[in-house]
Amino acid sequence: MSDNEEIILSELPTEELLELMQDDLYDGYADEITEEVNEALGRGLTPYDVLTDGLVAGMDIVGADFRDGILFVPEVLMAAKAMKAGMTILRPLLAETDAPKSGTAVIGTVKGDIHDIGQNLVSMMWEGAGFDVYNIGINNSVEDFIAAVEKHQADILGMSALLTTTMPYMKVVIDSLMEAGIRDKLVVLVGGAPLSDAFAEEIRADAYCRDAAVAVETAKKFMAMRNA
Ligand code: B1M
Repeated sequence: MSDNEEIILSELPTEELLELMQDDLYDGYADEITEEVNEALGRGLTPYDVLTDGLVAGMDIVGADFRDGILFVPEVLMAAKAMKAGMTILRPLLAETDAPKSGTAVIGTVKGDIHDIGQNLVSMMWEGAGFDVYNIGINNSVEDFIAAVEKHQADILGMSALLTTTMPYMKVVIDSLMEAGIRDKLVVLVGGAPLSDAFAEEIRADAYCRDAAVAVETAKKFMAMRNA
């Protein structure tokens, strides 16, 4: 909010603080987001609630307006930058865990796709659930995925795609894992807004994860089945 100077954060009711966070994320105000995330945490909100009710809720509004032609790429990039400023604070808190190591995961966004906010969240939440996570970033080819899985001896491969044009590449990766004889050694989990359970089944992934919380539950479930 441009007239933030006049707003005293500590005096705002929590609901309004979260609304302000959504507005400032929309406007791409990274510094304000940093202050507001700290204020919300100082009030005892959990990192997960700050993430979902503040940052992700703001990004949902950005997504709708981007789709409807109200926002354009430069504005969305500013919003993404503000989101990352908030996530920088939340990351160590979400990843804080005393849990014994649950397994090793590699995660990345597929070739042709540069959306990384969602997969970064999954990565953080997996770390928080006790997984060793190797986040290989965006625009990954089959070779990138296979090299990372082999190097880190991963139990789980997570793939993210946000575009209808890049999601078919997940099948290319899974087919290549089969050809290389390593598909069955891995749990393959996929996610991203345009995917579905039916798509995951069709490409022979183990499961589709609707959001980061589901990605944690699903990864734990498959590791428990493996270890049983
Ligand atoms: Co993009 N973009 N974008 N974009 N962008 C979408 C995806 C879009 C739906 C917007 C829209 O039209 N409403 C649309 C896709 C339409 C389609 O394919 N049908 C779109 C488009 C068209 C494009 C471009 C083509 C625009 C252009 O250039 N004309 C272009 C493509 C670039 C490319 O990748 N080659 C583009 C570019 C960009 C920016 C660079 C500007 C920026 C990305 C910045 C970045 O990521 N660093 C951007 C953004 C920010 C978005 C929206 C607005 C937000 C995405 C996001 O970060 N959401 C998005 C609209 C939307 O999704 N509402 C949009 C917040 C994030 C927390 O959610 O990523 O869904 P999400 O992740 C969730 C779950 O999906 C799940 O868990 C996460 C956390 O809960 N999940 C996983 C995700 N990955 C997972 C992996 C797992 C498990 C769960 O593994 C196990």
